[in-house]
Amino acid sequence: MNDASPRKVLFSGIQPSGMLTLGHIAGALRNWVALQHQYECYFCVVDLHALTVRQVPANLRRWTLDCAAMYLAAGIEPAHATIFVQSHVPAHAELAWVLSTFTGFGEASRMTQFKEKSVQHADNVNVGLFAYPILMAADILLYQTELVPVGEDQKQHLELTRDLAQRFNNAYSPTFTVPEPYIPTYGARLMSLQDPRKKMSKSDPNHNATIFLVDDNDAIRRKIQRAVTDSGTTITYDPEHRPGISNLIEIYHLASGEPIEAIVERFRDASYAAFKAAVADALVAYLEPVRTRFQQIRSDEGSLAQLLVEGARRAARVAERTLRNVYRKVGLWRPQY
Ligand code: ATP
Ligand code: LTN
Repeated sequence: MNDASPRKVLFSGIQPSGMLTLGHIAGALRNWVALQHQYECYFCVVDLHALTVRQVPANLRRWTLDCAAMYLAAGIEPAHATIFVQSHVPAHAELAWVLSTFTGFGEASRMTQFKEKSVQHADNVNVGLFAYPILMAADILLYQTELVPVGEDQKQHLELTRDLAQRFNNAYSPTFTVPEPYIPTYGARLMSLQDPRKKMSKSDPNHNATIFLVDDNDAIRRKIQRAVTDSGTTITYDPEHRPGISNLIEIYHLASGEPIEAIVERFRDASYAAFKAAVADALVAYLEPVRTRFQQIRSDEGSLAQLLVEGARRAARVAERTLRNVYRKVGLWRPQY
């Protein structure tokens, strides 16, 4: 904080389209917490993104506050980071419009997430779903972000963000910082407990596939015990050939902090049942304090709302500066006042 040179900026976000999962801790929140003191951080609840899939309005409102509360429960310190809701800062939607005019139809069509979600939500393949990565680029570029900690699935969106930043900078003059993704070595893609070839997702209709951060201890134990494993008997880490057991090893690593090699060494000759029991114990111990903090934070909605109002104010000041600059460069006229 006392450093004379301004700190580099970190930005990330999660959609409030359901209750957060262990995947969010593994791919995102854990790294946000670890990096929050080194960077000037913006952590956004990306509610406009959530609209690309049909939402029940009351759920979306509730999950928006849940999501912000979970950022705090996971260890984000509001004294060090700006936490806010995307729709409270209009510059996000405004910059997304300008960036959409710099995005090729073909390049947007190549986004894997768009292709996957078009299949999952075949009854509602809307233009917003197509433009989703452009809004994400706007989120990131408004803050002159250097680092974006995300899970593996967001790598392609980060590439597009970098391309758009470079394209705009080359067409006009340096305007945007070109961001780098930060993807963890382990936990970048936690897999479904019921089908370890699929990503663990908050919107999986089979609740046994996903550990939710609000799950109680019994639910956590039950889901781990029922996790689908591979037809083998040894505990070895090989995500490609043994995705089920490797996923449990990653979960154990996440919960205990023990290195993957040490876990494999220690459990090499253990039975699957014994290993699962150890994973469940470690996970219960890891998630219980998060859940307790979440309940405390969530029970004081007034303070949470106040924090988000202040966050939006701080974010808007920075975002407006970039947006004005962009509007001026592309030739949008504005009177002097
Ligand atoms: P959904 O699972 O509902 O489709 P999503 O994963 O597409 O949601 P978000 O919930 O917004 O989208 O994810 C936010 C962040 O959490 C991203 O950085 C994403 O990579 C990360 N993340 C989500 N699920 C996992 C997972 N299973 N493993 C690792 N990281 C994850
Ligand atoms: N697309 C991301 C969520 C997201 C995001 C962002 C992540 C929206 N805007 C900006 C990092 C930075 C996802 O995981 N589905």
